[in-house]
Amino acid sequence: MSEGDRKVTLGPREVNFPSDYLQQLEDCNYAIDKPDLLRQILDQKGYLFIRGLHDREEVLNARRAVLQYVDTNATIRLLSADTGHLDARCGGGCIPFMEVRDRENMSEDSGHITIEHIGINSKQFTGAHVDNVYMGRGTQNLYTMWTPFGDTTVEMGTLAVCEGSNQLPGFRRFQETYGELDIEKEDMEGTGWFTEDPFEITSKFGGQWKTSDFKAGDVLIFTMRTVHMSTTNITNFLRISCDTRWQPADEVADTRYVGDVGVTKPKYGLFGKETLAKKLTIADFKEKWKL
Ligand SMILES: O=C(O)CCC(=O)C(=O)O
Ligand SMILES: [Fe+2]
Repeated sequence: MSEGDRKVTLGPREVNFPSDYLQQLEDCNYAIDKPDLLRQILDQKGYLFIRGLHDREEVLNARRAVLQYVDTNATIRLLSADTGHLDARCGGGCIPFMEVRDRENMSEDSGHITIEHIGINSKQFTGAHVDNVYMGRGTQNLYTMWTPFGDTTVEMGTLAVCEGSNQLPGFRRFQETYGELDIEKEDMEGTGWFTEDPFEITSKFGGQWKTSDFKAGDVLIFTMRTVHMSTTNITNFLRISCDTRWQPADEVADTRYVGDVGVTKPKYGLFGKETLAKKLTIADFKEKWKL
């Protein structure tokens, strides 16, 4: 693959994009009217990258609404609520993370949906994980749709997937151990991420990291067993995104996330980064699994 000189950061690692370290995602719009083919791509690659699934203007309106909310309600400092430009004095420690969760029931057909808007400011990223460790108490046919609110470059913190990690033989032990973990049941503290280092995944198990610049309306859909993380936001712009989760309505749902769940305190992920590791951590489990 030809290497450009565009430098981006995947977790803590500076890499050229695109390069063999981080390749360009291929979209599956050519298969949009062929559900069987879409299913086949999802099973094989672990994701579907769809350009322009949502209406661009609707997504941009949602972005403006979140920025207005941040500007008036959050302690984060925005230089401009139009652009999401962060105040230069707003360093990593100022407000490391913002998350708003709304949960609503959707139609009978679609099962349930969880929405979270996540803003990551400068030098923040999400580490490598599978979603099964957080929400694995229902069907395995649960899919996450990641939607960035606005045009989002790789430098702003886009979602990166490790292609094939959901099914490649090299990931079997990883999936049988870490992939089966229920971090809440184990009463673990911390992020729940397997690692912050993308290349710990590829060097131990295989797969290929991929991401893309996203336009408002583009989405990335992936399975409960697809290893994913984010690139680091190295800009001064807030990255806002939304995860919606979908499953067949007649399959078992993880009751922690459906119906009237009340107000929950965010934990794990970036929120778990700051917690003191008094309980079991991923390092203890990795030692046990010899991974
Ligand atoms: O937006 C991010 O940085 C992480 C999102 C994620 O892990 C997910 O959508 O499951
Ligand atoms: Fe995730």
